[in-house]
Amino acid sequence: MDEILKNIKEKDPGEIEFKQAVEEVLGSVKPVLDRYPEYRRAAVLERIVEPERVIIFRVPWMDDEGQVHVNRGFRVEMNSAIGPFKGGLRFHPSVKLSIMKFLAFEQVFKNSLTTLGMGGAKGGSDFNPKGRSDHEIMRFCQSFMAELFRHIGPHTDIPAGDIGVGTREIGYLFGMYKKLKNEFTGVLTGKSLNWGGSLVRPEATGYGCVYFASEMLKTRNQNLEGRTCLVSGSGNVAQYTSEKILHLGGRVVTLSDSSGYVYDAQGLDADKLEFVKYLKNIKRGRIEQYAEKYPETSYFQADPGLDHNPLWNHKADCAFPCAFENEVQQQDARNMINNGVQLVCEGANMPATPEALDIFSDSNILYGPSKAANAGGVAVSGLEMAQNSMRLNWPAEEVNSRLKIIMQSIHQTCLNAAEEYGEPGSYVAGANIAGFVKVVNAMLDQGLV
Ligand code: NDP
Ligand code: 2IT
Repeated sequence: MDEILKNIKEKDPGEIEFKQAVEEVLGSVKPVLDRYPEYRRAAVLERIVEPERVIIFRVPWMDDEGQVHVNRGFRVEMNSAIGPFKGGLRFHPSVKLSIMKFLAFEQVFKNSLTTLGMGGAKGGSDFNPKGRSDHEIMRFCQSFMAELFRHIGPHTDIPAGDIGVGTREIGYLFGMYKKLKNEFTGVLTGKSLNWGGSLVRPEATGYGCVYFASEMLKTRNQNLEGRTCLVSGSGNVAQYTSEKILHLGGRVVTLSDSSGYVYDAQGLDADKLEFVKYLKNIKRGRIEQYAEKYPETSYFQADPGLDHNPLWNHKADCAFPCAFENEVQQQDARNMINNGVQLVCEGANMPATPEALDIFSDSNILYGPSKAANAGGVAVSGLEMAQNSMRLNWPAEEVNSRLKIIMQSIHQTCLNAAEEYGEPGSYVAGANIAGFVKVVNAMLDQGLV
């Protein structure tokens, strides 16, 4: 394992996030390799950290003033042992190969946990959608798809949304794919309802995350009723995490974006949440405007010079990081525990730094790692693919109840694997081991390919 990490460091020295994700998974799977020496003989670790294919391409586009811009497009097809490549697209200026590889790597194990047959991939671009008009977004999406279309397909690779890619972008991407391929297939998920989307897909990541949290609390005979919750982010995942917490009687006191966060001591209610959805999804405004509309709340501007985010330093019972990788640092983890947080459940991908993760692991809190806790989004993407294949649509109750069953099953699978391999109660070990075993067994079955 040391050899593999050394290799990554030497071959791809800048890939810090990818190495972080690999190190975290490898940290859990040693007992599996000790039990099954055939895994070592088949060099499964060496194979699983190497993407099956990486596509990097030029994305030229023209803004509304006639100025030409060039961005970089990516698709990392990490592993297709248990199904076609599947994973989101991210449009954000921080996008680079290391970020794409870490997200694709995490996706492999997450998808494996969903109980559905989906391999792992991720893609996106360093394009910054902030402040861009609808026409600019459309032209960018069309140019992006003008290259991506030749690499994807409903049985090959099925992208979806992630940061900066929602229903609007999926629409423009799908339109271009359909034109180029002359076929109407379920090649993307997160589509609009009236042309192939699934009910409950927009809600799925957030709802699933809260279902997972509820399962964790159940092991201690607790629930979310009356619990004070810190939520970060204010995009898709944060909105529906908050919504489900409210349904279950919890109190959400924070939301954020990259500029800062709001603290609302009275807590969000259905009307305030509607305002957040309108503000973020339609007006594309800033979370600061929440504090302007509700003057009894406070707004705190982000300070990149700090070693912690004050959002995590309020008295609370539960914390749901739903914004960005490495948003919870060592000091944040300490602050949470000192403030009484009993449960951390990750809606974002890899939001905890390794140092923060160590603190959570050494404590007695319930800690739900992202690859298990936020798998509800891709799980319902899998259900969207199933509905597309059958050319029918399930009602919301059916999709929601399948989502709940999948989250309960992921929770139980994590606990069982953790117990079996001598780490009882560790959702980190359980998620890594269970996700890993299913994929490597498929790799062994399929030979050296
Ligand atoms: P959105 O684009 O809808 O929202 C992202 C949110 O995070 C925005 O509020 C954004 O604020 C905020 N944000 C971005 N960067 C930072 C930062 N540096 N500090 C604080 N806040 C920040 O994306 P999603 O809600 O879809 O994604 C959020 C997380 O959930 C990501 O980690 C994503 O990978 C993960 N995820 C998403 C799934 C999905 O189905 N969408 C599924 C599973 C995981 P701003 O407007 O300022 O950029
Ligand atoms: O990180 C993720 O799981 C997603 N962005 C969703 C991927 C998907 O294919 O629905």
